[in-house]
Amino acid sequence: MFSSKEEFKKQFLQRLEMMCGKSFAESSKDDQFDTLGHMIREHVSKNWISTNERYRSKNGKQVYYLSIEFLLGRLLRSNLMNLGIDKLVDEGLRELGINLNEIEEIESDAGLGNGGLGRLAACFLDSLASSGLPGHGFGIRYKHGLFEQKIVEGYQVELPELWLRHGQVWEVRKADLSVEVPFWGKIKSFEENGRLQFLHEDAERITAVPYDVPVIGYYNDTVNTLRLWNAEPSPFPIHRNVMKYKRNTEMVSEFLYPDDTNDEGKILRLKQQYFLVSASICSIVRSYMKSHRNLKQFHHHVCIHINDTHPVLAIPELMRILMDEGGLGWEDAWEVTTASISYTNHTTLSEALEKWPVRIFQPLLPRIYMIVHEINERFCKQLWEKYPGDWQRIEQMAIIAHDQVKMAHLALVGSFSVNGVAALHTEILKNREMNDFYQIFPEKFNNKTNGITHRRWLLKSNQDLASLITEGIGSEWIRQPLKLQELLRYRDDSAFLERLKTIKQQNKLKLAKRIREQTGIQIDPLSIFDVQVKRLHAYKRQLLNVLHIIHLYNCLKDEPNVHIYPRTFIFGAKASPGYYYAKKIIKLINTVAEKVNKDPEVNKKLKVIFLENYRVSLAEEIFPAADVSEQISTASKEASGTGNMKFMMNGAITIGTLDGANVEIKELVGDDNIFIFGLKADEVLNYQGYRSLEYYHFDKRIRKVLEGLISGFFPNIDDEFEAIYDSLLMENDQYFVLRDFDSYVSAQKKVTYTYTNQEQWLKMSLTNIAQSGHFSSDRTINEYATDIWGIDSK
Ligand code: 26Q
Repeated sequence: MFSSKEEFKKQFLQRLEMMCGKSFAESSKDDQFDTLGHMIREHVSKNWISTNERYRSKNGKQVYYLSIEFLLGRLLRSNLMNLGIDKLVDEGLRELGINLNEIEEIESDAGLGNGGLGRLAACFLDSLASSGLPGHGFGIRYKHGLFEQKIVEGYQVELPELWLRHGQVWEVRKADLSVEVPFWGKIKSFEENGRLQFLHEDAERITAVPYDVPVIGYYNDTVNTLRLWNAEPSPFPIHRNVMKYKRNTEMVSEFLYPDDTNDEGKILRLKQQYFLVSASICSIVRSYMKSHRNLKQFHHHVCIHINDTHPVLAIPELMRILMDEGGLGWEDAWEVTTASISYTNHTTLSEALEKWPVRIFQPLLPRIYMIVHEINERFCKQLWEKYPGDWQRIEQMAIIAHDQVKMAHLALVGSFSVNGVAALHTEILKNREMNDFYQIFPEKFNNKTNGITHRRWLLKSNQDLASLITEGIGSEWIRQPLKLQELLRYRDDSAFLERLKTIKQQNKLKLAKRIREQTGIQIDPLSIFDVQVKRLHAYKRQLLNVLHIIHLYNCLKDEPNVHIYPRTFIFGAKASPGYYYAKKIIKLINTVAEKVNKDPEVNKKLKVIFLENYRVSLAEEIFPAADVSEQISTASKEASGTGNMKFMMNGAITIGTLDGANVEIKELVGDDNIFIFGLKADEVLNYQGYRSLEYYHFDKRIRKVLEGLISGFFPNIDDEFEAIYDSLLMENDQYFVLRDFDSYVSAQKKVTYTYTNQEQWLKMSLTNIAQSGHFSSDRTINEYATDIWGIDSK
């Protein structure tokens, strides 16, 4: 686009004046950001159009990734980098007196996701485009992303998130491609030409308007599309109460639901799910019909991937369109549908599997319910033939049972592929959680271990490390991340290791500065940065981390001269607003932080920091500065984890259980380059007769820590943490925190001891970076493309 820096500067100044109606001297950073954003979009538009034309003319297969969440974060810098113009723009702006880093900060995070699942979708888009693969995202354009978190007196307070406040430069509204989505009403059936026809009467119709975001591939001229649907009233409302209708419709894309599996049956959530699915399937079928006639060939050209069960209504919706609008019979429609849809499961917690009460489902989505009902009837009949008389099994496996629609069962029956997100997770699905289904559909099950885009999580967010790597092994690792393994040849090169150390130290200084600015707390940049950042959940066991900190505190108080290497414990976590226990843990972390940080007897050696409002842009500052990565979930409960991979790629060393993808990290780096502790997955799953009270009675460290919780440790708030105390001792510690405590304390001692041998530590760190290429989402996406979707970049 810009033949030179001078050309860029000229265009930038022209465009700024045109767009903002101001001279450069008068312009604000917002103006400058907008100008740059629009220039990029314009620059990309040719390739965007030509990418679409290329896909259409090839007439190959395309994949559509349906996800209720896309946690994109900021796009300016990663777009510039993928276009290969970041250096030129950086220098050009600098000559105009503008700091690109400051412009970058203007952009709000697109926080349209809760955590892992939403961020995975964003990494996948980057990898699809960067691999030149025909894959597009479909999601919802929430007006408010995940709530903004403030900490007030140690408690989490939620504020509405406002990412659209300053407008969004990356999106293009395409009102002409809008789709109507019907809710409520009645289904009338009648016969016409010997066929049953269905009419949806008295429906409330919501208009879905697409906003397209370009997804730019890395140096390859590919620009794919993320289509986000906005809910709007129909342009010609015939309603008694137009204001109410308008409010009702806009509500559908108003806000993203926090991940809260206890908070069941929210009708608006189901409305969102169908809204996404119906608009997307309609748009996919329309585009298919532009170049094909026969719907019976649909699955040869289209694959629809559903990210967890949230978009599972794609199955009955595609059936509906094929039958009611395309005229296919049930059998043909079923064949096409089940050959088009693939599904990823992200959890082993059975209580987290989605269910919807029929009394909510049926009236809201009457035609879809009829179809789900029929799928269930046929499936149960099939089961009856295979397991005659085994009522119990059939009841367990049915899609509709006890007045509930089980979304995971619908996904298992209506798709051709079911995958878990790490090897261990897939084994648990096959052998336990979904074993009934595995027995009848073994060929559907497969594993796709998660990944992260190394372009954002290393190349962009840790530029100094990326440069050192390139200096060491050349730049091929950027296109072929497995080549990071070549770093292993520097394992005994003390000069190289020293440079690795300097970079980590600089990143730690930057984070320390940011923490100082945000919290007023000065941390020791030479201390070990021990980090746990992720959603707050009981199974992730932030509590285990905190109990260990209290234990260290107790040791220091008992014996002020005890040798403890200085450590800074850093937390970041949002709790679901209705998750009482999780919010108590946040309060506990902050209370411990306050006590530890203020105590002159310990605060030279220990600091505890809770960083509020953990999000993508903050994560990008944290990972490069971490020494220790806390991945301490109860084994078998974390499906994969992806933060673990981001830490590893930035040279942090994992302390973790053999859970999720930690297992695969351990296999790659070897036992000497990771700190593993605690129960194994099968030990957790087969544990007999656990009694947490015994650990309380027989381990005086535990006793002291827990007694402190309810009396004495925190002055004046003796009842604040009763719920936590009770969960451990009265409710028998569901997540084996006390069972793993001793093992965790030992592993943490080993961490300290190892860190004091800097040479060894740096070797471990280098080994982790070198082996992290396996966790690039390019590898993951390639596996999906070949094994599941059957798409290629040719
Ligand atoms: C459900 C019902 C109502 C409202 C919200 C939800 C909801 C929303 C989000 C339920 C779950 C989620 C998100 C789940 C998630 O992020 N799971 C994580 O997925 C990662 C990517 O595969 C894994 O690495 C993590 O192990 C898994 O916990």
